[in-house]
Amino acid sequence: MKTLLRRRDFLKLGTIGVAISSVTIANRGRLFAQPAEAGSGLIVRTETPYNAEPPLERLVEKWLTPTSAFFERSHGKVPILNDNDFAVTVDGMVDRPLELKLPELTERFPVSSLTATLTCAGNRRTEFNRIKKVPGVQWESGAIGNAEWQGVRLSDVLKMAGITSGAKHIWFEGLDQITDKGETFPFGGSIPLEKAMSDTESIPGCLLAMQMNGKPLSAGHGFPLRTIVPGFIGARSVKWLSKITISDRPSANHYLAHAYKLISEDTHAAVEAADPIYEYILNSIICTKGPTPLVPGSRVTIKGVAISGGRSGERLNRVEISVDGGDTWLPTTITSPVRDFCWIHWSAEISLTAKTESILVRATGSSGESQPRETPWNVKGYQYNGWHKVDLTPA
Ligand SMILES: Nc1nc2c(c(=O)[nH]1)N[C@H]1C(S)=C(S)[C@@H](COP(=O)(O)O)O[C@H]1N2
Ligand SMILES: [Mo]
Repeated sequence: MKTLLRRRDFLKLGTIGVAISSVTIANRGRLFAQPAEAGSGLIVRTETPYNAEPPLERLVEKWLTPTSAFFERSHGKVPILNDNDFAVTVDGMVDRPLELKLPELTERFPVSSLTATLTCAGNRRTEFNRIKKVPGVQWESGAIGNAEWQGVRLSDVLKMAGITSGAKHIWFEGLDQITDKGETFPFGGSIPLEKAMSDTESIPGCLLAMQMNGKPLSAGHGFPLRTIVPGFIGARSVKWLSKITISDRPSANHYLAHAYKLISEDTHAAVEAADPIYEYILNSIICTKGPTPLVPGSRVTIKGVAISGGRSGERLNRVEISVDGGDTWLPTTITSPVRDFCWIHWSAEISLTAKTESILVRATGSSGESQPRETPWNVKGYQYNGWHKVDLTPA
């Protein structure tokens, strides 16, 4: 692994003013934010670390979720960073290790925008509790949001560093410090190189984002830099990003190597044998609260969101609702833009009868598979995507 850029290489890079020498100095002096301010409008699930989700109605107000209505999920305290001495390093299997200060990123690389839905793998976790209690942040269905992100393409940065042959995975590491079972370590993970380089003209394979919805990232969402990996679970979009390492294997960070895996029993062997979760799963959520009380004969408009699975090329085929417990299904109408790696908003008008007890939703993907009635239980409560239900309260 080359660690220092030789002077000759430095000159070859010309105006690309990058040198890796002060990694230990940059990004020092972190402060950590106090637990969230009250009155954010989000439902706080845990205060320290701060984990909060919006009431579901807020998800269907706008296709682009305002930052104030966007869930926050952090495993440790939120680091408060100074962008003046912030730098991100690129090392590992590269010809030229880099250290890039924040302004250098936008000076050296074209700026791209990406609209993408971010969702936590633990979204809807509470629904597993019906089968068997799961530990972890007790998310209902609001740990999802669709934002416009702005930054530079990871693939451009990797090309500048020059990836050496045999490289297969891109590791990310944040500047937070998580304490778990007596150990303190940063949040991190990795994505396959193939994903990192899978850019299309309009969609980066992975974005190094500085902005969310036209403003610098807030501290809670990763200021000053994070990755956005469209189609992948939120955990792969690493906040407070300070280190990118190119390797021939997946990251050994806890959040890639152990957490975020689908296991049915909590044993070391099961964790080792399971693959990390990368793509998020086909899903849909009803965001309108059930009309209370139920008025037979009345017509109501039901609204919600839906996402296809996050694998490239997966699309939504249809979103349907049921008012008879899933015996018959009615079509819904798409009321939003339809874009790769973004949720859609859907809506349906239904007539309530005295017999209507609940409303269900399910989506079907382009490969023909539909959401299941129930998702099989897993130890950590990830990727729940059973039919989402809203109960109506009889008059
Ligand atoms: N450094 C760091 N990055 C992180 C996390 C974290 O705890 N630390 N949480 C991850 C998880 S699990 C999710 S779902 C998303 C949430 O992003 P948001 O808080 O901007 O909504 O950030 C991811 N990136
Ligand atoms: Mo997450």
